[in-house]
Formats: sequence, structure tokens, C-alpha cells
Amino acid sequence: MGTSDLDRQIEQLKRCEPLAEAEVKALCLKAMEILVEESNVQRVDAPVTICGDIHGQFYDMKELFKVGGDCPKTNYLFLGDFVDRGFYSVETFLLLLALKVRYPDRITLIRGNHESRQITQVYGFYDECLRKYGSVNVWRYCTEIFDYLRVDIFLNFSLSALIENKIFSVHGGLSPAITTLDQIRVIDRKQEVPHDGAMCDLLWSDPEDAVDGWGLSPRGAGFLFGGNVVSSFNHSNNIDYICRAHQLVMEGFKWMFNNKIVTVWSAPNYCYRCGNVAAILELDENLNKQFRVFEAAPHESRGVPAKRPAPDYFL
Ligand SMILES: [Mn+2]
Repeated sequence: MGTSDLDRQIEQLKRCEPLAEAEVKALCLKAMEILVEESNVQRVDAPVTICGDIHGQFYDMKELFKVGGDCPKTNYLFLGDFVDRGFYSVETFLLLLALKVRYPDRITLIRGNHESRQITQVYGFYDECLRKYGSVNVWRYCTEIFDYLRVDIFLNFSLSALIENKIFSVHGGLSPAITTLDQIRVIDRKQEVPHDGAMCDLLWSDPEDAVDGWGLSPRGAGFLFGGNVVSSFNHSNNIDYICRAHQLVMEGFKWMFNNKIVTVWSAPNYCYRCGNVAAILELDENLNKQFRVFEAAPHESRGVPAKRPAPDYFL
């Protein structure tokens, strides 16, 4: 697959037109070669712009790129949850994957709890693949070791990133099983997200003001963790703060625990009904912070009437 093919596919995906199944397979194979080489704590250089959950809200992600600049002019780190909930998981995910293959050093994608075989069967990506392709092959390329080609994109995503050794980035949060970054580095990540343990917690946990130490999570996976846990983790690992996603924040971003952890949420008007704004966090080469807040794309730019459950051009 040459650069010109890729550039054409990126342009097609930017118009929200999915790729043919054979193209998806080739793209996934290429992406795998890149992702498999990445560390569980992937090193990222500044400047970089950090983005939280997208959840298949393709036209809102286009707003994100309008505000943040196009890749590769802007370097990006996406904190997972690319798929499910929104109407365009296929196009959203494939565009990010195509950008990764085209500009591997300019965009980092780490795994969220929705990049999972089980979760995507419940929350939309599986059904969307079936509706748009008439088969679940595309979903299979993402979620399982599929035939002898061993395509399984989700299982190859890194679990976290470390920006300039100072900002630890992860989808969910911390784990009682982890005190050092080296403990993350040795996790065997090439598996479905487990129901408990370190890998599960990184993708599922949430910070919580009312908790001292660790608490049970209402999500049924991961933990709630308090400010003392964050202070101690940041100190032990010599990091300034943690940047994570995973929780809807009405204002787009939220600092907690004396600026030791920040939540960045990048799906405006989440599920097309929550009424929230979204944010991305721009870090310059000196790690100076600038939050950019943005709203959902106007309905008339979405190509489908607001109340339709799904686009009908494939039916
Ligand atoms: Mn999540």
C-alpha cells in the first residue's frame, strides 16, 4: 500500500465514506506492524495535542481537527474510546488508523475500555460494521486474531503514553496493582481487556474526590482512586500530572487533586444529547498548557437529519 493510496483513503474517510473491506484489511495489517512495536508506556514528544473520548462522533471529530489543526501539522495523542455510541465508529476509527499508518510518529493512539470485543458487541460498533458492510469481518479485524493473518488491531494498541517523561497519559486511571511505570511496561497487553487486574484498571478506573485510597467503582470494573493515590504515584514516578479521559465532563476538561490529574473529554454533546462542550489539551514544546474548548458540529453539516438513528446510504 503506497503513500498515494493512503492519501486517497484519508481524503475519502475525511468525507465520511468508509473504505472497502479489502482496503480495511490491508490498512489493519499495516497498522499492526506499527502498533506492535510500541511500548505499553509509549514515549511521546512535545509539542502534542491530547484528545479524550471520541465515540464514533465523526463530524464532531472534524470540529476537533478544525480547532486543533490537521495531522501531521499538529501532533496528536488520542486516549482511546474511538468507537461505540456515535453513528460513525467505522469512519472515525478508520480515519485515525489511516493517519497512524501515514504519519506514525505524528499520532499516537492508545486503548480505551471500548476497544474491546465484548464492549463493542453491546455499544454499537459491531452492529454498525454489520449494517455498513453486510458482514462483521471489519469488526473481526479489530477484535480477534482473525484467520492466519492474525489481524486484531484493538489487542495491539498501547495502554498508556508518557509525554517528555513528565505527563502520564492513560484512558481510565490508576490501579492498586501498579506503583511504577515499569510495572505497566511488563504487562502482556495482547489480550482482550481482562475483568480485573492492572490492565483492566488502567482502562476503567476513575479519580474520585470522596474516596481516600481505593474504592469500589460503580462501573463494575476498575477502581475509584483518591488524591493521595495520585500524589504518591506522581511522586514515585517523577511526573507532573496525569492526563486521562473516560468520564464525561460538561466543561470539556476538569482538574482534580490540586492539579495532579486532569480529565479531557473530546465528544461534544455526547451521544447527541448530553449538551456538554468538549476539549483538547495543547502542549507546546515546553509543556505549556492550552485547553481548546469546542462544540458539536451543526446538524446541517452532519449529512443526516438530527433524529435519524443511523445514516441510510448503505441500507
Ligand atoms: Mn471509557
